Amino acid sequence: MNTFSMDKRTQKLFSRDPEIFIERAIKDFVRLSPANRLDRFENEPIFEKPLVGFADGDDPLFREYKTVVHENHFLPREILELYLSQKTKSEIIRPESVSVISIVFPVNKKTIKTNAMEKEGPSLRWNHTRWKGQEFINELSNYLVSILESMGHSAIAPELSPFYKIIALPDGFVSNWSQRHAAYAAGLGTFSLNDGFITAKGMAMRCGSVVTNLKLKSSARLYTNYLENCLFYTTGKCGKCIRRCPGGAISERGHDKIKCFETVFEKQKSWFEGAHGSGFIGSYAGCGLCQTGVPCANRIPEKKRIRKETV
Ligand code: B12
Ligand code: SF4
Ligand code: SF4
Repeated sequence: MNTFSMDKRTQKLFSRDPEIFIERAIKDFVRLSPANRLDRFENEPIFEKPLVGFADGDDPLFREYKTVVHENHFLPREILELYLSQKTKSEIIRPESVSVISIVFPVNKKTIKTNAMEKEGPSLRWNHTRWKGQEFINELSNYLVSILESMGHSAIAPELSPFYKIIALPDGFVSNWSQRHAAYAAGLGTFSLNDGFITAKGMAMRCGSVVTNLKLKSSARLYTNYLENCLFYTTGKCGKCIRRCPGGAISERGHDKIKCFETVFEKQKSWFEGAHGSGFIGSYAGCGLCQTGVPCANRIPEKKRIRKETV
């Protein structure tokens, strides 16, 4: 595990501008870490330059997630307090402030292209990105926690904590810490017709987050609603992801999580049995066809402007 040691100069930089310091530390880690590499593909980077956003953990939006996601979805303050009271074995510890650091990891463009060519299941590069990429995100999250702790703050990566759970519901699954909802609060993008999260670097990405008691300036949310980056909702057109889905899980009504689940976990089993080449890793292939070969794959799709005729 990578840990962080802090000299006086670094400490000064951190105290002067923690947001810039944290963003730089994350970007350097993504650029330099050997874990961000596709060893099967000439050691090319798994992820490109990340996007980093900050949210106030006491933002009322997080309380809305108790309805929008699930009643057991943690408030950032709840999970941090739970962690602190278990760590110190005391009853209640109330941090003065709570912040959320959210990170978006855009998939390497070459990987996006290989997956865009697929019609039934993921490319080998996409599959390696799913699994090696998540290992890398876990490593980075632990590294970020170690930076914050070495500066005397408390921090927790919710998805790596013992409190994290995925809850099965009749119509799908929810977790008690949704990375995309954290990213939405931190101004990094919006949801879409297929549920995928569209950021300035597109939808072909994975994301992670850390909660801390360090006070950080919140990033601006430059959108007015939670679906604003999706063309289907803004123009009534597009729907390209509907045709991309090999499991019929996307329609004009949205994303059917059960059908998606069945496609990812059942239909695409043959990817492991060598039917589409050898070398697939992990416990499922990874799909993501709806995130590639679509106008929102690596950017916010542009709404076509009506050209004004010059008189
Ligand atoms: C459970 C889960 C699944 C389930 C269910 C997916 C789902 N939509 O919830 C299944 C197995 C089907 C699945 C499939 C996939 N997943 Co998945 N999954 C998760 C997991 C573990 C939890 C998701 C969760 O809790 N969702 C909560 C529910 C409520 O979210 P939702 O339904 O999408 O949200 C809707 C509502 O909130 C609604 N809404 C209504 N009112 C309001 C109001 C406001 C203010 C807001 C903000 C929203 C809102 O808008 C949203 C969209 O409709 C996360 C990891 C994590 N901890 O976050 C990864 C995650 C969501 N998965 C991811 C990926 C990549 C995939 C797959 C491509 C497979 C793969 N390669 O791993 C497919 C893609 C499916 C898709 N089109 O989204 C990525 C998402 C990346 C992205 N670009 O969006 C995540 C974040 C993992 C990661 N660390 O990056 N996944
Ligand atoms: S492909 Fe089109 S409809 Fe589907 S999520 Fe992207 S912008 Fe929205
Ligand atoms: S991940 Fe695959 S099965 Fe699920 S909605 Fe996207 S294209 Fe369909």
